[in-house]
Amino acid sequence: MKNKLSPSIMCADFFELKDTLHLFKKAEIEYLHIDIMDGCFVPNYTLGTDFVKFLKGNTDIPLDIHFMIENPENKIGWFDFGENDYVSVHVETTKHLQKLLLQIRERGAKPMVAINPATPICTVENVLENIDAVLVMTVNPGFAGQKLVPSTLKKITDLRNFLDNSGFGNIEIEVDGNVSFENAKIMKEAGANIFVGGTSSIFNKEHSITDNIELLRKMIL
Ligand code: S6P
Ligand code: MG
Repeated sequence: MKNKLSPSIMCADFFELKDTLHLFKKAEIEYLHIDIMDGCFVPNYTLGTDFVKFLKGNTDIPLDIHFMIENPENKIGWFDFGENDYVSVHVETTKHLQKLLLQIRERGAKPMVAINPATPICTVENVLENIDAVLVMTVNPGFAGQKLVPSTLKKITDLRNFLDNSGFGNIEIEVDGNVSFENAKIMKEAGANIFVGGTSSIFNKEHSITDNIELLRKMIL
């Protein structure tokens, strides 16, 4: 399974976004991770409908939209996404998960289920046919710059084994939260293959974004 990077755009310097997008294109970045928060499911607000529209109009890098909102079935229609984009919804936010995943697939996008650190992997068991990936939150969602929840590492291993043993070895695992260079290596060994890079890697201010991408790629080889 190919290892892929998805920089968390809420961590970008918005004054430099045009240059950053160029740089991502040159570095063959696979996805742009877009965090959508509603101040209810998580205690924060971040990016929204107009920002997603702006990105769709200014780059052809596929989006990886991470909805952290209550009742996403009432709101995903407001957002511009389609073919080649990944769209994740949290199992904790909807009563009609399977139906919602079908709706995402009908729009041509790749549906993904996201689970919080405390949410067990059995919650995805009955929607395996409806998803392309599982997003394992390795911090509690809401903010960048948090510390890894250590128990999520075993969860990645357990999930990889569970997917492989259930005949769904094609389902990818994305990790989001404190994906530092060191943690990325461990997460990769545990079975993850899509890495959200935020303040602890791609947007780490100690080095340039290009150097950070190069190092992160090396860590997940
Ligand atoms: C958090 C959000 C994430 C963060 C990312 C930041 O709720 O879903 O996508 O933006 O985790 O990365 P870091 O390296 O600062 O943890
Ligand atoms: Mg996210």
